[in-house]
Amino acid sequence: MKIKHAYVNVCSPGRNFVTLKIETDEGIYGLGDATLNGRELAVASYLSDHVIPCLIGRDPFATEDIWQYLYRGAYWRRGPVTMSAIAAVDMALWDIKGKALNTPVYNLLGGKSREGVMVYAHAHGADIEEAVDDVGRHIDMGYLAVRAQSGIPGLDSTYGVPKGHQPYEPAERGLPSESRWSTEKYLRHVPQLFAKVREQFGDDVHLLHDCHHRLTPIEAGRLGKDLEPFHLFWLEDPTPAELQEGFRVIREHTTTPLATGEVLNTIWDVKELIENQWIDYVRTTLVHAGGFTHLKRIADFAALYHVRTGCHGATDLSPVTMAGALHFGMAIHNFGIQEHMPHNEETEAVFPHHYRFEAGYMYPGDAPGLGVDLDEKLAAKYPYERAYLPVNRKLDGTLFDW
Ligand code: GCO
Ligand code: MG
Repeated sequence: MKIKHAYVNVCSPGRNFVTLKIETDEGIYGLGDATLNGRELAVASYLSDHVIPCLIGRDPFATEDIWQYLYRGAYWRRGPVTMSAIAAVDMALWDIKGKALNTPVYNLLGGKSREGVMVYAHAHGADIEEAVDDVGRHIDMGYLAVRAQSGIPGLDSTYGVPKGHQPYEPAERGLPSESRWSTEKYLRHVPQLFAKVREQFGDDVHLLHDCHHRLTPIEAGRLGKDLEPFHLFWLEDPTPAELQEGFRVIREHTTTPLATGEVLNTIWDVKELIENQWIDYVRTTLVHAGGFTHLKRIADFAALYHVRTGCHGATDLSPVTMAGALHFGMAIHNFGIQEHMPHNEETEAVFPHHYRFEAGYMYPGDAPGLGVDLDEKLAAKYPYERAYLPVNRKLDGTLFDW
């Protein structure tokens, strides 16, 4: 079998998605997600202008060699644009492999290690009361694990909380919006939120929280310590993780489990975090960290150090990534949890898929390959629209991490 043709589809059914389609001379095709929120067209061009011409004529089963060709062979390596482009190719090739062998991708990754993939939902509210209600709503929907975020008194907006009652979707069309931030107000508020949630719902539900890279290591240590009585499943992205040894400081101060990695792209970006056991969950994902070929390497390395996976699964990761994440989560031994932020109806229609949610778990389905498709006719009705993530400043105007 040979790769005959490949092209990139960019569509925007409510938000932008970049999808790679690779076709073979035997009529089998595969799909890969290449969406990088707010920088979508850079990856689309990387693929169309630089990668696709090198793929034609290659054996689609040679996933390892093609991965190395695109990584080492480019000379320039790593970074979100490169790694998302490589991921899209890798996902599409595993999809083709599964279809050609008539088996779901999880079987190619080692087969089922569990019965279902536990997912966590997002609950949020403008204040503690609304957030607590929303946690309850998600428990009623069957979720066993819920991430809780709430608005902070004195701040107009904050990460994880929508304006109004629509689902949370951080990217906005047009140019970037700006929000304001106060670490002091945040640190005072979050323990009160979790005290209320535990008081209301008891100890069984797994609770998670995302700091979204906004604390220094010592501030994160304080928050982790303050949250210890509420036994979080994890505290996510407590501090920006480029400085991997920052997590040592947090670790020295708290037993709250730590998760990071959604903005990181390679095994090198998480190497010290893992080998020093500074984190408990690694959140690198298929689409931004080089696809199955590379994520499997990260997971296997993490397994040596008791670190489990917790792949990013926000709505800016397309249903192609969601499907892939479920095959991956089904198969690897050191799976931790999978994020689940349901896509809107338009997106579900553009990407028909076999995966499903039931009683706290998700299942990839048994269709050959990834079990997800792209309705290109429907996608064409939703052309690309420029959109950005917000930019964040401190109350005095200093540019800060969003
Ligand atoms: C999460 C993430 C997202 C990101 C988004 C950026 O944990 O789900 O932090 O909400 O902000 O994916 O594109
Ligand atoms: Mg996050």
